[in-house]
Amino acid sequence: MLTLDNQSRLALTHVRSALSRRLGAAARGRAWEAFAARLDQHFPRLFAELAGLYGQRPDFVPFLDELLFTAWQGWQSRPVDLRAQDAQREADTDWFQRETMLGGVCYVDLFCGNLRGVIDQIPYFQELGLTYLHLMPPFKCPPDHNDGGYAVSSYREVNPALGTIEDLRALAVALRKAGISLVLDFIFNHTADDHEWAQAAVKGDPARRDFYYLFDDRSQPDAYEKTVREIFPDEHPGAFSQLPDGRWVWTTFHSYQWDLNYGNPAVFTAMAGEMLAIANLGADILRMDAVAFIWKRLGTSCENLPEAHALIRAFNALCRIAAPGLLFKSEAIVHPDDVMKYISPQECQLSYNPLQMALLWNTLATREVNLLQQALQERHTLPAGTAWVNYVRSHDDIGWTFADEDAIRFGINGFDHRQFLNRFYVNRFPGSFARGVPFQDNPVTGDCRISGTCASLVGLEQGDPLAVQRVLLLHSVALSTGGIPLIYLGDEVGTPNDHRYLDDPAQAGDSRWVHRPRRVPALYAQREDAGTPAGRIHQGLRRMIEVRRSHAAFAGNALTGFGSGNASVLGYLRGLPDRPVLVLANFSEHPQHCDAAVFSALPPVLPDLLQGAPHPVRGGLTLKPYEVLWLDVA
Ligand code: OTU
Repeated sequence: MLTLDNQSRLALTHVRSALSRRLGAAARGRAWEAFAARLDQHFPRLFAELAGLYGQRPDFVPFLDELLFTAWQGWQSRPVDLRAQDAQREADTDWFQRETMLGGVCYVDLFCGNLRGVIDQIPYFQELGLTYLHLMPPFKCPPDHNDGGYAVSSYREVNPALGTIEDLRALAVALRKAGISLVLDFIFNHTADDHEWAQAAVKGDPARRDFYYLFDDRSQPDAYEKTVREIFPDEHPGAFSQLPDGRWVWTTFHSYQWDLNYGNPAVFTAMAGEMLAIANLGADILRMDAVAFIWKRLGTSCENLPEAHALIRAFNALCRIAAPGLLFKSEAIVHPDDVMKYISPQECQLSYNPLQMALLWNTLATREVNLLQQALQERHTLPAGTAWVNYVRSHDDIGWTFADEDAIRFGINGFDHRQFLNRFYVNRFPGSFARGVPFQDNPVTGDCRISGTCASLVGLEQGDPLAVQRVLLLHSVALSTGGIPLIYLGDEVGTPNDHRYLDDPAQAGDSRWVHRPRRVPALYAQREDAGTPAGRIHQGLRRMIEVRRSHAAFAGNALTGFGSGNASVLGYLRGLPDRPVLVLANFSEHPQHCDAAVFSALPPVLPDLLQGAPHPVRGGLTLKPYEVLWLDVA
């Protein structure tokens, strides 16, 4: 038996010479040399992952040949400016860890009209301080039922309602000039049912049929459904949908989103080609959609399987060869232990932090920081070379993804507590200020998630005078705990829920549309006016963003918990030990006192970076309702 190393060396020799033969004269010159050097460096990693997935197949070597040809095509067609940026990024691997990094996310049509309109918004993005812009998927998709772009009909074409592929390329260039990185989705778990692969599969093309999980009868679907959970039970029960011809197809999400079969190596190669095409449009970061679901095995939950990680690491290794500046952001909205497993320089360098997001909302409801403080102290540390993307709201629902085993340490029963949170956020709990809408309410399992904009969930919609402070409080944590804070655009001016989705039959069944409102120009017009909620939110956020970007303590991810001694006051230290910032945040609507003893090791007076006021702490410190302090421990 050859060792993996030896196999890998032999395979590399073979692949390299097969590729040179295939390319002929093209396998010369600077572009080729750069490619070949990176191939030599990263092939062992790529090989190890793929050998684990497909190594037993007789067609493994031809598969590698085809894959590396695809990689070469990607590199060869990579624009010169992106190659230059690759070199910069390879020399400056910390670029996304800076205190200046700030993300925004929006729908092209809802926020800007179309792709050209995004260019028009660049001055606003700069005013806000964005260095990262995630555009919700702008690719070609079915006209009505498209899951907000998450059902892709072609990865090579743009939704005509938004513009052309050239517009997208021009936008990427304009953003880069403005110092804003472009984030695009790589929706690689599924395609739309009208994608040409899916269409060919239905018509019986044997090569394409194996791109999906198609079954003639219910025997396999029934076997799988014994162990998989339902993701969008409102839309269809279980994980499969029936075709008009009677067959069944795997559809984790909507029935028009067909899961790709990565058991078939041709799917990996095809999707690698699509991935590199998206990278070459000028994306700096790919948001890896629905990572948890990309590998299935009978008898398991078909979520977070080891093979899913191997697949992503293989895509990652391929990028090091063909688009080396590109980063991956993991979108795993799962148990916190599982979220963590996607994060490493070899897998996803970035990850959403769904635990922090969910616990921000939890803390706002309970006024007790216990779970959030615990998460910061025990689940915040990341491997070197990786970062969290911290956020308050997104285009998706809020799912209560905290670990039951964490909660029980405070005597909190996970199931019961989620029931409480759902009632609280849909305003079915006494004293609730929230105006959320249930999402995928499942009476069978008791599961439910929450839709609603930040403003509507914090009480702005019902005119609660404390709502603005709640918006600022939540964002202050996302802005100060490290990594890349991400603003769901619209929230920075307090955009309320928009119930008009109920009038559109294609959207009415999906309450997430309630928090995907159109840009409201009137609110943006008020953003300098401190007499309005929009203005107070905007100015408060701008202040935090400014302070953050001028203080090195906010770079990176290092965080130490700080016991405030008060159940409603969150506390943590950011930055290096010689000059940290102490963050204190009061999650209750009442003044909260922290005792003198808590501050005994600190200087007697601490200046607050946000308000500029000095705070004497020798006698303890009282925070006002929902007050946030960023104290300079110089
Ligand atoms: C993602 O979310 C996207 O963010 C959604 O907008 C899409 O509808 C979906 O994929 C399909 O493309 O279930 O409620 O555990 O929770 O991937 C959102 C991860 C989702 C899933 C997540 C999915």
